[in-house]
Amino acid sequence: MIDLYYWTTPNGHKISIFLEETGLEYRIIPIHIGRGDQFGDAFLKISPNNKIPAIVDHHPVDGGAPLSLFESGAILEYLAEKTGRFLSTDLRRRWDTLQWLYWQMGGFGPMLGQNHHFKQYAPEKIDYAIDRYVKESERLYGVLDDLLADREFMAGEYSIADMATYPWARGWEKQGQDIDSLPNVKRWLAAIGERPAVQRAYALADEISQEAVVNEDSKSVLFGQGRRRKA
Ligand SMILES: N[C@@H](CCC(=O)N[C@@H](CS)C(=O)NCC(=O)O)C(=O)O
Repeated sequence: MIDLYYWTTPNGHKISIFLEETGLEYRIIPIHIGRGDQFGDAFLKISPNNKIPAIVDHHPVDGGAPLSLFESGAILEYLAEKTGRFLSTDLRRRWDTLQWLYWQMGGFGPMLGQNHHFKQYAPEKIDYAIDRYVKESERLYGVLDDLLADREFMAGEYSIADMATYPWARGWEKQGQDIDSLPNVKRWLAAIGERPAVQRAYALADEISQEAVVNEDSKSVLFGQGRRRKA
């Protein structure tokens, strides 16, 4: 049994998609990040960075004590290794998959996160910041489109790299991107969006909450956190 500490955000969806794809037994423990659940002591023991997603695997393959993990890239890699799914054992394909997974973790996700912040949520519209992140997003989407020109999925076969990237890329419209100039991304988004496991993951999100994660009440919880000091 896997406990998935989750909220209805792109980083949360990465893991619910993987779990739905593989049929691993799991249960969701909602962490309502707009209300501050991520600062609870029990959650911080699992995820000291106060962010979802996190997991606890009650039956790790070494037969030892329950294993907890935070950071969606590490979780995807761990679950792929545990199940032998969506991360090839072939040396070249494996590292091709991982380099694109890390590209998502270190670039695509964080830059789109800043795009969301300055374009949609910041109390002041700062043209320089909006322009910087919309342009950087455009550059990254271009890299993805070029990658997908001669591959069906990011590493050839559907993999954890696609599962990490899709939940962010489906927000292209709000991110100020022109999907018609990205025909390969458009085709790839449609193909992943049709997968039953992906549809189940998003249906599950709707069951948990249909509330916008960032709203006027949650902004003061999510933004401007500064350093948290232990009580
Ligand atoms: N690099 C982390 C990022 C996780 C992350 O940013 N999670 C957000 C939701 S998408 C969160 O939990 N925010 C709560 C907070 O910042 O207090 C990962 O990929 O797991």
